[in-house]
Amino acid sequence: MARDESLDSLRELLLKYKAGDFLRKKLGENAFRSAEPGEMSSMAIRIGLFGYTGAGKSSFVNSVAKALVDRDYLPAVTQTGGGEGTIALETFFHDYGFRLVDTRGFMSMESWEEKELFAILYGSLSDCDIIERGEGQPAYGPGGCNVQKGPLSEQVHVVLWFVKATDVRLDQDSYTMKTEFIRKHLFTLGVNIIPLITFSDKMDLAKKESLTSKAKELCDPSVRKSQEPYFITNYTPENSQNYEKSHQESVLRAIKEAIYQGERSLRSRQIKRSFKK
Ligand SMILES: Nc1nc2c(ncn2[C@@H]2O[C@H](COP(=O)(O)OP(=O)(O)OP(=O)(O)O)[C@@H](O)[C@H]2O)c(=O)[nH]1
Ligand SMILES: [Mg+2]
Repeated sequence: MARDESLDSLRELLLKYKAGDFLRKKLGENAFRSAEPGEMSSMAIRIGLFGYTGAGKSSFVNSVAKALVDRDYLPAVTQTGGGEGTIALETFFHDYGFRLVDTRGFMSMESWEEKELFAILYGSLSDCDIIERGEGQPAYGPGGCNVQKGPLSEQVHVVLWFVKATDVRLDQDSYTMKTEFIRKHLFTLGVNIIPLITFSDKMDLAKKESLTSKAKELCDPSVRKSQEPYFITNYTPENSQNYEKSHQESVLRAIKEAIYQGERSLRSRQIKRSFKK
């Protein structure tokens, strides 16, 4: 996807976007012929925001609101004072053809957190459900990735994987290992992962290259063909007086790419579903 579009044209495109537009333009009006009757008219591409706690997922929701509609009020609650921010599962942008599914960040990615992630992926955890975590107790039963699946319209279609540019854990092997299981499962499910590197305002430029390959590797071990990461500086209380246009463009480009990948996943899952019938 082109990475050089202007803020105005990205805004226009995303504000009038309807689920399926990108592939219909590319493949023709029948691109979603395996959809169930009426399915596409009520569809929105669901973009899951995943990553460690404090990586800037909720701030990204606010960045999208700012970049898309120049809204100063912050729809998502972000961390203050270093504590954990998001607790309930929340979806944003109900007026448009896509949704951002904000999740509670992973702490050290224990097994019950993986289960929670699958519940979100499969749409079996509803908006505003508290993502419970207590003393190592799995909140979503023993099934893990066998959780009950909701309809395709409620499942996550693509994942933005947040990596904080200054996260010291990135150099630890355990960081990659922890995400491996999830990555493999997303691959089987046909959900692409797009790496998104936040805190690019704080990034050590000398580390940009190694950070890029690390983020790509986290999302896809066959790094050569995997997705290039998006570098993001989020809209935060600190830069709210002067949130640069170039930052806003990067935010909307990442959304555009996520929508495109989400459409591809949705289409192939519809085709698979039609074969099962
Ligand atoms: N400098 C800078 N600060 C950021 C950026 N993104 C987020 N922050 C700050 O980092 C802190 C954590 O951001 P959140 O958006 O709450 O992180 P989160 O991933 O939603 O965290 P959880 O909900 O706990 O998983 C907040 O204080 C933000 O203001 C960024 O790109 N640059
Ligand atoms: Mg959050």
